[in-house]
Amino acid sequence: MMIPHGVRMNRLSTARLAAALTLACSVAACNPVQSPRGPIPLVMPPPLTTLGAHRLVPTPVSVTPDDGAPFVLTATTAIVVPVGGGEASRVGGMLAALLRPASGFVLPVAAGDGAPPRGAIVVRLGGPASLGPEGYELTVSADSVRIVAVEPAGLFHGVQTFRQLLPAGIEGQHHAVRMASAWTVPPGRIVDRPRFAWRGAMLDVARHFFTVYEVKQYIDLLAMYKMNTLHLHLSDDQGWRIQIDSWPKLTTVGGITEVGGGPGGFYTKDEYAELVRFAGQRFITIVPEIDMPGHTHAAIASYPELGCSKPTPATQTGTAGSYTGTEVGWSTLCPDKDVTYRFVDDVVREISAMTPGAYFHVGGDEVQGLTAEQYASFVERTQEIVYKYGKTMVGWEEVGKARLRPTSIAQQWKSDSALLALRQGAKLIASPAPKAYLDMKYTPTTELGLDWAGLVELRTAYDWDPVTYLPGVAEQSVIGVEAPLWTETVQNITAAQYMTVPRLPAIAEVGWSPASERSWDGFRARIAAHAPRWRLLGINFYPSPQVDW
Ligand code: TNX
Repeated sequence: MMIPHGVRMNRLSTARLAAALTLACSVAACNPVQSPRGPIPLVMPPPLTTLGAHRLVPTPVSVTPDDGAPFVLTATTAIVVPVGGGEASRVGGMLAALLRPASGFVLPVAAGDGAPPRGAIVVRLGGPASLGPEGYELTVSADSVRIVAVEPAGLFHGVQTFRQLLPAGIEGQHHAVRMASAWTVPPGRIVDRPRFAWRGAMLDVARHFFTVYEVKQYIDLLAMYKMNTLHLHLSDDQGWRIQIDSWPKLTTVGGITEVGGGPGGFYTKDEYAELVRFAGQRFITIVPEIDMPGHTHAAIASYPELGCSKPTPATQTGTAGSYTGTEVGWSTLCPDKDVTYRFVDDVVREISAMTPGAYFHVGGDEVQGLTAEQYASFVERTQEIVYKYGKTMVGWEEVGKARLRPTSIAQQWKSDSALLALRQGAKLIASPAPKAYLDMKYTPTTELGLDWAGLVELRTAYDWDPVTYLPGVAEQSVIGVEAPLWTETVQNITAAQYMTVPRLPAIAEVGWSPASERSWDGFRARIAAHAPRWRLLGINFYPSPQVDW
């Protein structure tokens, strides 16, 4: 599906933006207990009696229920990890930490390679190679739980499945309030692995800044749904969010603004390292984006010699050259100046050095101020810089208009130049705006969000396939899916959660589960059981009327 040209341009008038911002923390979007239809009671679903009735999201590849008694988590359950188990032991420790608040059990994590004691939860590397780098097997009997995977990431995903099989009360953060009569899991076996390698979300921390603490909450949400990539949109016209030692004014000048005139902010290198570490512990790769050559006003306001922009739009309301409106496409780095490439080189070098992940996202979207040749030449020179610093280039699909290396990746969003990239051998990340954009309104009355790509109710976000969405795309050409949250109207993590949940779990299932196992009716029934978990975790959400919560 293509978005007709022009539909997206009129995406946000200033008046509507102002209205959206004043409403940004009214009832529905910022109060987890209220919904547009009134308060939703916290009803705990009954514990599972058979694995066949699981409410797992994403739904697994195969689930085989057994008859017999359930596994019961007790104060004497041991978590058994391999001797000298490194990452496997760490995952065992995370499981113990996850179970502790609600159960009150301080479960020991014991190293042992022999037969585990009765009643243990065994977390161990092994299993068939067919599980791949992120798959796992989970076997539950009255006697034990075994989580086996080829790689630690698979163990982590297996832990998330085990967590979702326990009564919802396991998400409670206070032992004093007991939320289940017993911590049981029905017997059986789950074999599971993801369909796509790239399952991500993007958070725009440029239009509105999000603190390290807020981003960590977002990361925890991704981890719960087996997503493995967090793309951080670190720069745009309204703000520059990452410390660059060789160009300090990027943050001292470019970092202190945001949409609507708020104070902005930025991550120091230590803070960025902390986000990378926190995500890495959850097997989530951070993909940094510096959007270039357009969407660069914050950089140009900091260093005017970089700029060749059209005049700042009339919606500017900031001071000292800052831009706090939401027009797009007008700013650009000067493609013909040496200083531009010194800047790009320094920025890519410093960010690559603090990013262990393989990818660097160069943006490349919505450039109106350059000729086609200038644009292509900018992307090609920047691509060489990205590879020089050892990273794989990712760009919004417009980069398909330049000559791409075959390993470069294009992120499809409006679907009009993705095929140009594909024809050059590039792989695609599927983020079609009418399906995957978390900043689109759910309904005409959603207070926050935009609607240029259409309304995206839950079913719309769920009911699509990343391969068949664009005609002419082969399964091997799609590396995965990503759900972007642009934050022109989204000011804080509570509002971000409202736009993200439940659509992000829907996209997570699109990315993880085999097409043959997916159905809207199935998802609709399973996701309902997640609301009490979100409530206990303090995660705000949109109670879509398409679901019987
Ligand atoms: C388009 S998607 C943009 C962003 C906006 C977004 C709002 C893309 C590559 N560019 O600059 O924030 O629409 O939905």
